[in-house]
Amino acid sequence: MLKKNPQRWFDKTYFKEKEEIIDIKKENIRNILGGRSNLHGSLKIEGFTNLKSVILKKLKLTSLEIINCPQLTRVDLSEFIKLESLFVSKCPRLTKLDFSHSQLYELTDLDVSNLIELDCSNTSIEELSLNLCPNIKKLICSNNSKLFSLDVSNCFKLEFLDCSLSKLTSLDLRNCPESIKIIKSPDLIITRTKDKIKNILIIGCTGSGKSTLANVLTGTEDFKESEYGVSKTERFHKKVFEWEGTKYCVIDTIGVGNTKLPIKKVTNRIAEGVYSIPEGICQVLLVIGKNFTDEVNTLGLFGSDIFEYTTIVRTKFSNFKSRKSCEKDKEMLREESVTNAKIIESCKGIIYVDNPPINILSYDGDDDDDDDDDDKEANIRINKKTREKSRSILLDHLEKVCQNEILLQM
Ligand SMILES: Nc1nc2c(ncn2[C@@H]2O[C@H](COP(=O)(O)OP(=O)(O)O)[C@@H](O)[C@H]2O)c(=O)[nH]1
Ligand SMILES: [Mg+2]
Repeated sequence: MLKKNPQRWFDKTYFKEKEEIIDIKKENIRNILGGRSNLHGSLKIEGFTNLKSVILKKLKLTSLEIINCPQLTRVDLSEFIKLESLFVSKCPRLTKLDFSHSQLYELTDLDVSNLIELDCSNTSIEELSLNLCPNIKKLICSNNSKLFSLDVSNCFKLEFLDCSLSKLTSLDLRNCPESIKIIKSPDLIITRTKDKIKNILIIGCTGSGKSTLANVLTGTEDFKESEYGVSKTERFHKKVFEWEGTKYCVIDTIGVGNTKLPIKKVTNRIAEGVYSIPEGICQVLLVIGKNFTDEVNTLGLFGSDIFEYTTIVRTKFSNFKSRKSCEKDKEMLREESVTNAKIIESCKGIIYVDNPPINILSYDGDDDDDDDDDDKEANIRINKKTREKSRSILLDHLEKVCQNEILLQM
């Protein structure tokens, strides 16, 4: 049973109102159950009202969630060998976390509002965002040879940072105190630019074309576009670009309706992106692929004043160059329901674009097919041109509407 479902064993063994300490080590599982037992798979520790301390050692869990434990002050995870993701949320008294020396691949959704100290050195983490931990003072993430992205944009109190021996090449410390003590490798470039940047947040459902839109706007291929309708964006990514003398920063987010993740996690990951720009957002681009009503619901994650700062972007609209087609579509959307009409009225308009794929694969049959390669080249050229047209429509619009900023709350 333990091999497959540690949760059932856990739920029978520990009581939500009673436990003050949960202490599970490989050795004591063996004592209870004998043999070579260990905990495999996922475990959720949720709603323990009196829990003060969690000590887990040498377990083979792949995913761990600790949620809504109001008294929890200590979490000690050591020598985990298979942990792929850790999720901590709604534990207001938890100020210190240490999971160094774990085979941890992903540290997602670290939403610990009062966290002051974090040690996640010597792990396998690739990307780390501390934006939902605004009170953090000390961060040790050294010896993480796979770490290529660190975001501390919302960490205004960070006093100490050790990020030596990582893959990081640049780090933005613009919102951290000037007096921060930092230990880093000599080739890591620190930036602190406080240039005026207009921030653009892209939201919408999975597969609507958000990452593609981010590529089109930035004129790059840095954002991962999904193939076969499977979303590749698991967290937020951002990039600064310049257009006609104005600096913009695009923030691409995970799609709502991602079937692999519960809504709470999706919301958290969007929030990580939103709080990575504490200066505020100039415009939200709500990407609408097919289903207007579903996609518009994404806006419900934010306060109602978001509408004034939102442009609806209808992607995959091949007739985007025909004003008549766009007007007709707008009319149809308005007529669909009174709510739709109201939303369209409150937003900064609907922009129609088409951003067809440019990562078209070659023919991989046995015989050399030159015609096929020529077709592919021609397609890519046409699609690139279509994207350029979309880009100029979008940027012309942004130039007009990006006048003020809003601080989004989630
Ligand atoms: N033809 C066309 N395909 C698009 C457009 N936008 C996105 N796609 C395709 O739709 C799929 C999902 O796009 P992606 O940007 O990864 O969606 P995301 O999940 O919202 O980030 C990919 O296969 C894209 O090539 C568009 O405007 N036109
Ligand atoms: Mg995406």
